Amino acid sequence: MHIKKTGSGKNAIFMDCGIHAREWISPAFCQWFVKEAVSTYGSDPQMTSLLDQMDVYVLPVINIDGYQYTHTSNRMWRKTRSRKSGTSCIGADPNRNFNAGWCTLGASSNPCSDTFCGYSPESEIEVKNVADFIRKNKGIIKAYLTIHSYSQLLLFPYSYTYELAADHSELMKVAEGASSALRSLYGTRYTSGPGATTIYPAAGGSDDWAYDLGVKYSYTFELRDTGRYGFLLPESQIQPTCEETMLAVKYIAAYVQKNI
Ligand code: 0X9
Ligand code: ZN
Ligand code: ZN
Repeated sequence: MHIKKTGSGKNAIFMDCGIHAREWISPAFCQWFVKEAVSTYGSDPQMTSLLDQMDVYVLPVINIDGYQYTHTSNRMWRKTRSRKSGTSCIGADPNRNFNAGWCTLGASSNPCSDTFCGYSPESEIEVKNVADFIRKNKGIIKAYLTIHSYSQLLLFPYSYTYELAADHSELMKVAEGASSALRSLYGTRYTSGPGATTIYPAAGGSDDWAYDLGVKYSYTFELRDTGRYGFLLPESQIQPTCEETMLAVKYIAAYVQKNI
């Protein structure tokens, strides 16, 4: 979805949800974001100023086949649903399939693993399409946000190496600002930091790939909770999670808007 005023060629923020099938709060957030954006434009000064100056691209569910599968067959499915002859195991982990240190670390070359990196970078059609879109629009895409769950983390590059990103201090400062904006609503605590040391080293992720392509403000959100319900976040937490996450996303967006 392309949220924009009239005219074109404006700088943009790209956000995707639902890269992992079972992380249901993620697509819920993208849907919430679009609703908030269109319904508060013109009344909320921050949203109005953002959309006056920037476009937002929202991909509500990247891994649509996997998401459907979690509704029909296996609630805990993570990967895509691609098939290949020679194995009965299905799918690859789309967040191990991007071309960023592909399959070198924290990923598996076993097609039956939940973190299977795929047969080659961008072998998954969902990954190929997103990567093509971002490559084609890299001149205007200034921020890349990808929404996962769970753990309450705000991660940024790198995850495929322990080396710090060239923009480490700025990325950390913005992440901490976004986390405190989020916490201000219901007191939900987030930890910020580079993926490799904050969650675990894992190559082939979309955040590292977008960053190395030149999209400086590249963040992975791990939404609620910290494990009590995990992927099975109760319905009663959907709205509060979306409300608090909006504050973090708007914080990052406002920062990007001011600093491009
Ligand atoms: O492992 C992942 O892909 C993400 N965690 S999740 O529990 N949602 O699966 C973390 C991704 C962090 N970034 C990279 N590894 N590039
Ligand atoms: Zn459009
Ligand atoms: Zn995930």
